[in-house]
Amino acid sequence: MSTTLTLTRGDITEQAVDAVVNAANSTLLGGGGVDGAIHRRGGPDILEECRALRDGTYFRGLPTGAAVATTAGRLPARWVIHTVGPRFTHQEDRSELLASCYRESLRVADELGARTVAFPAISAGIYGWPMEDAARIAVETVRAAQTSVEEVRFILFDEAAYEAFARQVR
Ligand code: AR6
Repeated sequence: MSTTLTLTRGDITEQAVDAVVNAANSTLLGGGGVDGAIHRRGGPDILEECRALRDGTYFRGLPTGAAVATTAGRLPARWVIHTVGPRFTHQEDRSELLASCYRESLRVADELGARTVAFPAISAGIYGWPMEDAARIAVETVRAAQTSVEEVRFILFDEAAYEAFARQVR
């Protein structure tokens, strides 16, 4: 079955979907950007599950390109899927790690039985990835993914991000 890609201008914490993806960091203990917004709006239950993951399986931290799910707390979603994007650098091509964030998040979504998944533009904020390239990798990877997710909704925070994704989806 094919996955529908949609683009929405807005805030990922307001999306009524099965799963929202968090552009987290390997500590899983919160940060700025999307991560800060999700923990603020979702409440303490998310952080509590993140801490438990850090005390167990991910005592070394969640690796870049990997994904793991927790409750969505008070968000209008069922789960948060935390993934760690690569920081952008001119020294090394880390595109494969960014693609892995999308693939692994969809794999976790399939395990959960999630049918609708909202993604932010992973790595394209604090981690410095050029938006045009981040959008290309996001759209190409989701299009190529083998997944039972029916709708992937990219949530773009500003007009420039929306336009970059729109150029890829056209
Ligand atoms: N909804 C949707 N998109 C948003 C929101 C929101 N509420 N807030 C920001 N964006 P970023 P990264 C956009 O920085 O680059 C954190 O500290 C933002 O404009 O959230 O992967 C983590 O803990 C940008 O286009 O994630 C890590 O340390 C995109 O979401 C680090 O930042 C991603 O920006 C991860 O950096």
